[in-house]
Amino acid sequence: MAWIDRLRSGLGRSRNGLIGSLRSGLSEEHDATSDPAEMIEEALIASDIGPELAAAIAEEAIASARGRRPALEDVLSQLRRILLERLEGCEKPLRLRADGEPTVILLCGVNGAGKTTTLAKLSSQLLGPDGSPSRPAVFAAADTFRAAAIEQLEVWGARVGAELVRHQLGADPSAVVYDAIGRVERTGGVLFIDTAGRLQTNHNLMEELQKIERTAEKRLGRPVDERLLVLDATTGQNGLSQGQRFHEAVNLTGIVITKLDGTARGGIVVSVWERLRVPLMYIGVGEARDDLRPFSVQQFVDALLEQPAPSQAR
Ligand SMILES: Nc1nc2c(ncn2[C@@H]2O[C@H](COP(=O)(O)OP(=O)(O)OP(=O)(O)O)[C@@H](O)[C@H]2O)c(=O)[nH]1
Ligand SMILES: [Mg+2]
Repeated sequence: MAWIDRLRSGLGRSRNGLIGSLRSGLSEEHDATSDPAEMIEEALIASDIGPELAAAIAEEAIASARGRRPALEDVLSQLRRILLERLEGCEKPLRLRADGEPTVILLCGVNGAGKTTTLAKLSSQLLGPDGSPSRPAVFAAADTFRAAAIEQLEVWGARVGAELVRHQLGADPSAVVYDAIGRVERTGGVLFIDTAGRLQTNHNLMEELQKIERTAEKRLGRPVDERLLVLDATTGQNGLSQGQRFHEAVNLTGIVITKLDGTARGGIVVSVWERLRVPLMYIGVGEARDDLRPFSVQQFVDALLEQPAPSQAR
């Protein structure tokens, strides 16, 4: 399936939820005294665009209707314009270094967000047939908490042809990263650092993440190239506090939003950008390798708000 179709299908629940509530809220049968701006606001909140932002967007969407009950098509086209504007500037491509130095990519996030699978998908896309196969990939198994985590990375490494740097279970993750940088420096390849899931409220684990980053920075003599937060879209508004805390800890360079296929709350994408202003680099809409792609505002807004053609409406 082409990416556009995967994205459309992955955002299906969000699109149907949002357009469905707008359609019923704005329909003729609906109580004529109800306020269309409020309807729109509620529909946006239900899709996880936070309350304040939803109110502002709803007001703006209704402005040109001047008191009349607007048609669904008009509201959708206003929302399309507003979301395109609001998300402007959030795209940022992931670039591999071109100066012969290794590119180092650190992935962090809460438990189960999709860090390890995102790492595997990214490495196979960046270095696979359509990437630059001449660059060797190294995986650092810096999640030393669980044997299964190291094994999972080992399996992925074998599958995508990456070398695995691992220590024993329970070892200091910073030491794994130190060694892995030594390994990748000899080849000028790309290092992907897989870290353990950690709650943003766990002080010790957040300090451990900072230590990993500091160690890498010292060893490299420069900051880690990409410090990516992997955010599970189904966690809703808690994602904002995750984003804030991880950003404070390691000064994120980008965000990957996963599992948009598992939620009707795709508006979280807009909330995350409005609140954090950290580039939205990738989105994930499924478990397959090709279900992760660089984030495109235009594609996202089209897939979220596009109505099915009348013949497919039912
Ligand atoms: N539906 C769906 N599932 C996803 C997506 N991204 C990841 N997953 C699934 O989420 C589950 C957890 O993924 P992992 O990559 O192991 O998550 P993790 O963050 O490394 O987890 P921990 O290391 O335990 O913290 C796996 O079953 C993935 O296949 C996505 O975009 N959509
Ligand atoms: Mg993992």
